[in-house]
Amino acid sequence: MSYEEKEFYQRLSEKGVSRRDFMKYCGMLTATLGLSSSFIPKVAEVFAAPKQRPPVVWLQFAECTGCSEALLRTMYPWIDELLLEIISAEYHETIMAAAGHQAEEILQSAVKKYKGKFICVVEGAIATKYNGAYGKIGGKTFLEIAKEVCPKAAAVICVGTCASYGGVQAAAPNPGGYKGVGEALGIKTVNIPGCPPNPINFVGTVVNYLLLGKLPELDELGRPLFAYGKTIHDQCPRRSHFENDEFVEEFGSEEAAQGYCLYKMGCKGPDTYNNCPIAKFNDGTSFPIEAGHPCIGCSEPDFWDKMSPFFVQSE
Ligand code: FSX
Ligand code: SF4
Ligand code: F3S
Repeated sequence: MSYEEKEFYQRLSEKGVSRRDFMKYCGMLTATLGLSSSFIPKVAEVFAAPKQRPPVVWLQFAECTGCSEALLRTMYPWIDELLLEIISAEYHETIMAAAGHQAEEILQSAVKKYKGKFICVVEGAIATKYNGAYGKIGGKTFLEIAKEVCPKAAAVICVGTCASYGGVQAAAPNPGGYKGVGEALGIKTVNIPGCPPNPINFVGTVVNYLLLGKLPELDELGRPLFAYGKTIHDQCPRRSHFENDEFVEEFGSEEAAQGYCLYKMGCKGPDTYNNCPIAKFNDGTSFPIEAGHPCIGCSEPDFWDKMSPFFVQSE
């Protein structure tokens, strides 16, 4: 083990995180990425001895900050620090100390210094009607800021359904003409949708980039296939209840076993692509359907319009 790695594990243990917990997390991340378990030590190395720390400029437009909150708080309490060790966050409004003009200057200088090299992470949708007048920061519209920053990045990663496809801001009648970043700017983006998305899918995308030197393979909606390749329904534990003879026996009849499924309560799992049943939230504790709530399709484009009313069966 290198000196750097020893120091890393020392720092983790000072935070009360055992090496075992850390390896468990790396195992979960490796499985989420669809890599074989032989990659676990390599994934651990990305955190423990990073070879490069890509500069990241993190923009926030119209959103609820749930995506940053999800990423920084609800998983392992120490993931924020791990993340900040493998990336170099040059600008992030929620966690930076600077404010006002000072913050504006930091953004300008980071974009100039790392032109073509930084990863731009975006949370939130962009207003496009009336020259973007529905959303401004520091006197500039979201649209202006995004046009200035995003094309200079090596890659743009949209975190959350809002940045990916517009989210709640784009719900009808959408007076501000809100759109996701890719559509508003006419550029290709990596989309990690969900309201909020599972942090492991963002961390997985960054680790994939650092480990394999490239962004993960995407579907036609810009979503990494490792996370969004299957529907919720395809992976749902409640589905197994009506497809498994043992459960059918336990419930007394096929109909009773089917009653355990939330489809009749409006579950949109069959139309929603995401890995919630496998990755789960809060350190792998649970996900909406496991907690008894139908999936509302929060990671699909236009879900506020297409998937609502949430508690009524799809046609
Ligand atoms: Fe949207 Fe995220 Fe939902 Fe909120 O940044 S995906 S409203 S959880 O905060 O953008
Ligand atoms: Fe499918 Fe939803 Fe029923 Fe699960 S609860 S089996 S996702 S319809
Ligand atoms: Fe969202 Fe459905 Fe997962 S509501 S969190 S995609 S189970």
